[in-house]
Amino acid sequence: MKLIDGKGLAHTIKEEIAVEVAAIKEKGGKIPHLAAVLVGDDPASASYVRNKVRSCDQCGFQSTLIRKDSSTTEEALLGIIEGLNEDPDIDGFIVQLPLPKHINEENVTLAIDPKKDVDGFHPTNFGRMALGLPSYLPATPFGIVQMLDRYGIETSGMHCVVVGRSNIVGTPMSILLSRKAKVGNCTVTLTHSRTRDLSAETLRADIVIAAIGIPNFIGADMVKEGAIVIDVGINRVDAPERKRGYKLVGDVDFDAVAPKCSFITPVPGGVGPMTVTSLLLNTLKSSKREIYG
Ligand code: L34
Repeated sequence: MKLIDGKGLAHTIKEEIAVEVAAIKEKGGKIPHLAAVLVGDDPASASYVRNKVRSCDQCGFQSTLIRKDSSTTEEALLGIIEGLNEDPDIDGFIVQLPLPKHINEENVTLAIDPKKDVDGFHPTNFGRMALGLPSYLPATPFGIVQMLDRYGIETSGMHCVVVGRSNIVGTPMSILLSRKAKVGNCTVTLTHSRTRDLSAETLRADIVIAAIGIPNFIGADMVKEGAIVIDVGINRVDAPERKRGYKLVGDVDFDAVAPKCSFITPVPGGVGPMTVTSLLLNTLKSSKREIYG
């Protein structure tokens, strides 16, 4: 079993980005500028956004954090988005999800200028991704693709089973892995809550992508010997013995599943840090006008 060290790989990629940003600065070019909008006080979201801002600092990016309380109206949020769309210094921005219930996430996603949509959530970017045109890839799937690439995992011809069909992970992941690309050429099965016999599906998988949001959901009896397991789940479960009172666990029962795997990602320190790094890569692409000219 080989552990895929997402945290270490994210660190390496951030060092590479920092070198490039330093060279841009040297030549008097535009320093990449990412803005993040955080509405409400969900502690997990606050922690992810903190990681994003800290990573910007590490890479020499400029960053702007806009925090609003949970009573913020949809109209006010759309006003903030409009301002960011029009601000020439902002290369890209994200609105951290989930949003408070009274705000319609679809309206928010649609309001973001696709050229600045470094999350890759806007239908324009999603559609371009699906067609294989240059686009901002959604951060988590992009991070997973980079992990497979940098670990030299040859995915061509493999059977990949994605568990979970969310707009931001499961669905785009299934599209990316089936595309004709260096990391791709998989035969993909997208499974979800209505899948009749989930274990029968996952047991056939050379690659399992677990993105369901249920702690320890994927057990050893669901994974075949030698499989590659990518755990996207980040669940906070009570742990009174810990200083914070909780611990992070994935959607995979790591201790039980790991001995059967050829490769597996841990939680924390797996997909999460790669998600953050992907966002930086997209922002760098935007500042260099790589996607939309
Ligand atoms: N708009 N909303 C928008 N864009 C995104 O790309 C996200 N996502 C998901 C939730 N909402 C979003 C994130 O940023 C998930 N996600 C995310 C980002 C970073 C980390 C986890 C999820 C992360 O840094 N995880 C660390 C531990 C973090 C902790 O200590 O709480 C890890 O090692 O897994």
